[in-house]
Amino acid sequence: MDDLNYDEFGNYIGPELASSSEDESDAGPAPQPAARSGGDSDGDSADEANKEDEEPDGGEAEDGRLIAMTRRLEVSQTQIVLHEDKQYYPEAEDVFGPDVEVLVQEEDAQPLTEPIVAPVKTRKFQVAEEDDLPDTSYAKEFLVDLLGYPEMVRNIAVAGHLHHGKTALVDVLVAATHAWPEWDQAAPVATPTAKMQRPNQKAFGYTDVLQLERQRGVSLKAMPVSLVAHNTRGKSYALNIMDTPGHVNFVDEVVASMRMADGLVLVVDAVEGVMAGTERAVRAAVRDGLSIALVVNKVDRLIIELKLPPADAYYKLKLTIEEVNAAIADCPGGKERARLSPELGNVCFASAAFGWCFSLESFARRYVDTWGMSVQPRELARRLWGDVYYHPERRTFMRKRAEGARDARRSFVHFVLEPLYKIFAQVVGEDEPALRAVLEPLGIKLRKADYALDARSLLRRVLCHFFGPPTGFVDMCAAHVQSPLDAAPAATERLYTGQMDTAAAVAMRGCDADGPLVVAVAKQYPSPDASQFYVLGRILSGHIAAGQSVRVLGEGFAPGDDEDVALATVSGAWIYCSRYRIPVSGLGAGGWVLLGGVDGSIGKTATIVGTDIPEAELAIVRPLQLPSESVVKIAVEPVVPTELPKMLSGLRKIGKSYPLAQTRVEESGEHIILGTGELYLDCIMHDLRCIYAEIEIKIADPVVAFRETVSETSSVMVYGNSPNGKNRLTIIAEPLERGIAEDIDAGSVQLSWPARQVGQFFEANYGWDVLAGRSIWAFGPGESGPNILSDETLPGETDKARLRSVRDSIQQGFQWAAREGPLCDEPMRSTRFRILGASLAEAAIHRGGGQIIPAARRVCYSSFLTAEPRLMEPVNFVEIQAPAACVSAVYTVLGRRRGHVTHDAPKAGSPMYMIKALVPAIDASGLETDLRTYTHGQAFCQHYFDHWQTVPGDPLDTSVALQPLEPSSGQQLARDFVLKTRRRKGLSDDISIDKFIDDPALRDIVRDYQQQA
Ligand SMILES: Nc1nc2c(ncn2[C@@H]2O[C@H](COP(=O)(O)OP(=O)(O)O)[C@@H](O)[C@H]2O)c(=O)[nH]1
Ligand SMILES: [Mg+2]
Repeated sequence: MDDLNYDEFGNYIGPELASSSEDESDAGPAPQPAARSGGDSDGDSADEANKEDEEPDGGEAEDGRLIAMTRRLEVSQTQIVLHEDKQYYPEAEDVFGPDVEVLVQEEDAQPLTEPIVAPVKTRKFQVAEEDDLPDTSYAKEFLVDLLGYPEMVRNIAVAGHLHHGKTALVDVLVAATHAWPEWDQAAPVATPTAKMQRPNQKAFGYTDVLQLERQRGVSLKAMPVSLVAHNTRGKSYALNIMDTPGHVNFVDEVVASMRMADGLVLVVDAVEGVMAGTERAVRAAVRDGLSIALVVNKVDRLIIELKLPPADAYYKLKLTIEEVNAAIADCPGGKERARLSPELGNVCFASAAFGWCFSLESFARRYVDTWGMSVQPRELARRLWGDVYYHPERRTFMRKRAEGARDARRSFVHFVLEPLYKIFAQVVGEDEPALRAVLEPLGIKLRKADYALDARSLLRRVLCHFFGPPTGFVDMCAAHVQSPLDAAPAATERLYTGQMDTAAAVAMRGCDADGPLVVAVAKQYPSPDASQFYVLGRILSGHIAAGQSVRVLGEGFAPGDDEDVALATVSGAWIYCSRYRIPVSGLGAGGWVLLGGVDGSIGKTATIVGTDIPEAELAIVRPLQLPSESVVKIAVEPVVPTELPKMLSGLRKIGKSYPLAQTRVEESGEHIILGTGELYLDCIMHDLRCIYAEIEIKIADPVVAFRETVSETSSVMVYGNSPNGKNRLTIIAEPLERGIAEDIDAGSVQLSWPARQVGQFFEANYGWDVLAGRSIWAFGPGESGPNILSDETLPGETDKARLRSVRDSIQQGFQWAAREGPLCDEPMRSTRFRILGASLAEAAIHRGGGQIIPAARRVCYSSFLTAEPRLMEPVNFVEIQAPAACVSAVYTVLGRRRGHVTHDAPKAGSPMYMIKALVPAIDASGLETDLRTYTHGQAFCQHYFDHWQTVPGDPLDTSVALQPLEPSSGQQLARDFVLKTRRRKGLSDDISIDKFIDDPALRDIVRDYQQQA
């Protein structure tokens, strides 16, 4: 090469090279001469390849290609590779293969404490599941097999008031069938093994698995247990039991459990009797058509605490049972219910803390077995309750206490209570030898060590031996709770929204395991790492297996609208027993199943159906009908703003886990959680902070939801024009009669009925004109909101056909207005909007949704504001139990919170007073603590949302001056609530009607009118 061809900087300055531009782009940084020849040959070879296609006999072409390849090889060997392009080490991909993800990270970009590959995290929010399945008195295969026979299965929800002993009752059943070290000597079927030793676990509360439940000593979530238990005749039944929380805030869990069950086992404290929680459970069961059986628990309290003589204890027990009967009869449709009475077999007596539960029949069998009597236990049992007396000398039963037989005693007292009292007295009072002598004839043998126990534990041991396993309870469930097979027809009618003649509906009515698959999902439980949920469902028909593909229909599913449908594969199926899960390959209709891998699209409840059901026949199981409303709300916000996505995903999980929790975003951007009460929200915040989001979260003070309503008919006929001025709607607002809103809420009247039926409902119940009932267009907000829109235009004045063409748009405008009222953006309630006139544009294009929807909304607002608008607030029902000495203190506390007492009387047969009161929810926060403080912890209260009540005062009254930091009272309250709510939501203080009326003349009329008023 010639040096003259290059300048002093090494740039080429020689004669022009042929086709250099083409070469440079092809050959890259290779030295020029080589590049040239390479480039040429590249071009040639391409040409040649083209040629080759055309002429197949190309020996020359082949040669040419060979030459080109050898040249290229030479090039790559002689090529100079720059320093930075040299490869000294293999790439990670070459070493580990393409399947391995390789991350290269700066070592100090991540703190030392943080592992590069984080381990899978299990969060400690519940008692660890057992590693192995615990030993049970039956083989697990037997349980699974038995679940395949629906007539041998009972699905039960155990419910009642707080602390009446539901969890303890379930413990009795678990203890009778499971190996449990603390109870090993006491439990009749105990096979303790070394691995079952769980030293730091408390003996009680098998179904209270959450850490929070154990810390607070109260059940918060409904938990299922499935087990096999036998009745007095030794016949085995598979029981699916749901232990529900008793706190009134968690009524949603009770309702969800009842969805799964066919019968309610009501647990009532023998001393406290019927309380708020009991009433609510009964009401929900009667509404859902569940059979009811009763367990009168804590019978020991009558003996140990109240020290009632046996004859009085009988009256107290009878009173408690009658109270429950009265509570059932009080419910709508409760009068036709079967009475509860021990001789009918639907009442059991229990002392769950002492490990026993008996029915009259199981007690009678104890007599028959011990004394070898020749009577049938059932016959004896029939004579053990009511006004039946036993004459010890004549050894006969009598209906009346005969003359001269003064010592004849009531049979229940003689045969049941007196022996029970005797055992209590002997165990507590006698020393070891004397006690041995008493227990021997009863066939009770205790170990030496047992006699050294304290009185309570010894009593428990003795009583557990005396009563044995709770066979009476199983008798009761078998006889008085319908099997899934018997309950299926009525349950299908009640729950299924689809046609009753489809293959799926027919299979559900027959509880047919061979039919199409339908599973009603009512509850979701988080996995140990809280990353996903398992869903618990009841198999209504068909057979579900792990690995099966299914369709998951959400609550929003409607036929013909495939919005809320997802396909999923069942990753696992289990029988759920609170502390362990029995994996199963599949389960058939009638039982409960826990499923994995299908929760992705589920909000609260869902229906899982097989993929073989034709799309046209798909339908869902009705969403839960919750008896309460979530009225307490808190605003939440992450402390570190960037953690918002974490909080949002946490909120989604909260929605899954709490049936009544609602989360939403206000217009101001605040995230709001709505719940039923303080404990409910407290648990939600705990779960959000510690389980689902794991971040610091700020919360604002709790406030309540409001409703907006009207108190008069609109003072003027207001009208509104559409934005293009071609349409005009005239609507007036007026209050609905008392009771209609509640009826709509409860579903007593539905717009899905034929118009004639709706008309008859309003005519019969509220004296409406038949036509008025039939002209109802919509309820709102939503399908069953407590407001009504009706079309009352006259055919002579309004073009009805044209009006009908815009019906959808007007309805949407109404729905929008009803969802966000003009006072403070809260939903409306108990308001009726009557369309009195409409002049609509001729051309359809001028009366589209864009014109009509906003117009309808504005007219709804203006008619609402001219009809004396009022604010409504939620009012809580409060039930307080306190000793007589504390009653005046209770009154003081209630008085300071705008409360008023509706009932105040001593509780029969107990030293307590029962006070019932109504307190506005906004003033009820902190009530419990306040009461405890004032009564030195002796008063106990529960409160829950009861109804909506109008707040005194005019919310539009601008003459009210709000003083900062000073509570408003009396007539200023409504204004105070409205303004504070508006400020919180980022709205202006001005609620003037001018915004909603276009016509200046009309505006003046309205303003004049309002000033006069
Ligand atoms: N005296 C007595 N106490 C009981 C009995 N059953 C349960 N308890 C106690 O009542 C409290 C509440 O019981 P628990 O089963 O958690 O009530 P739940 O809220 O209905 O589940 C616990 O402290 C139990 O020890 C009983 O039969 N007699
Ligand atoms: Mg409990």
